[in-house]
Amino acid sequence: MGSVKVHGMWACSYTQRVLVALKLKGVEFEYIEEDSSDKSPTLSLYNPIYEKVPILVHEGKAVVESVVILEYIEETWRHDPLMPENPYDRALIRFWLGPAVGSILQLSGEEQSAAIGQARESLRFIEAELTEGQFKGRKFFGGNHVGILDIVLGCGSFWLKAMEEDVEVKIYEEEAFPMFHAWVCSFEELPQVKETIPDAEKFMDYAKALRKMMLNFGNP
Ligand SMILES: N[C@@H](CCC(=O)N[C@@H](CS)C(=O)NCC(=O)O)C(=O)O
Repeated sequence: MGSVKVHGMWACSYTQRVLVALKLKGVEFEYIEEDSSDKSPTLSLYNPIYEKVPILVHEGKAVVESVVILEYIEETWRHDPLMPENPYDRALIRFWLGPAVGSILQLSGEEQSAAIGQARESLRFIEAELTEGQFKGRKFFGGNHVGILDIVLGCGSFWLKAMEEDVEVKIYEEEAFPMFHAWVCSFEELPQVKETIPDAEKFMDYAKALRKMMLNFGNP
C-alpha cells in the first residue's frame, strides 16, 4: 500500500472528505494536524500554490485539493468504489459535485439572506432529485453505497448545521426536505463518518469564532 499521510485540520470539512474516503476504503494512514494560525513548512513544501490542507502524501508524493485527492484515492485503491461504473452515472455525479453552501458563513445582512436563499434553492434541487429525479429511491447518491458525492455533500452538512445555529436561521427543516434529511441521517450513521466528525460543541465554538473573525475582516 505504501506510506499514506494526511495533513489536515480537525474542523476542516475538506480534510474530513479525505479521512472518510480513506476509512471507507480501509486504507491505513497517519494523520498530521496542521495549525492554520502558524503554518508549518510542510504546507508550502507540498502545496506551494495554495498552502492549504488537506494534503495527501502517498509514498512521498503529495496530492492536493480535496476533490482531486478523492479521485486519486478512488483510482489508487480500486476496491469499494466511490464512483459508479457507468460513464453516464459518473458524469451525473461530477455535475453535482461542489454545491456552494459554504458562503453563508462569511456573509451578513442582505448578502447573507441571498446566500441562504441560494442554499435553500440548491437543497430544493437535491430534494427533487432524491424524490423523483435521477437519484430517486437511492439511500445514497452513490446508490446503496456511499460515493464521492455523498462524501462531499455530507462533510459540508456539518457546516450547514453550524451556520443554522450561528445565524439563527433554519436553512433546512426536516418537513420541507424529508429526503435530504433522511440522507443526512444515513450518512451520519456510518461508523467511518461518526469517528471523523468533530465534537459538536467544540465545532460550534470554532465556527462562531471563525464567523466573527470573517465579519470583522470584511468590515474593518
Ligand atoms: N479547495 C480546497 C479548499 C481547502 C481549504 O480551504 N482548506 C482550508 C482549511 S478548511 C485551509 O487550509 N486554510 C488555510 C489557509 O487558507 O491559510 C480543497 O478542496 O481542498
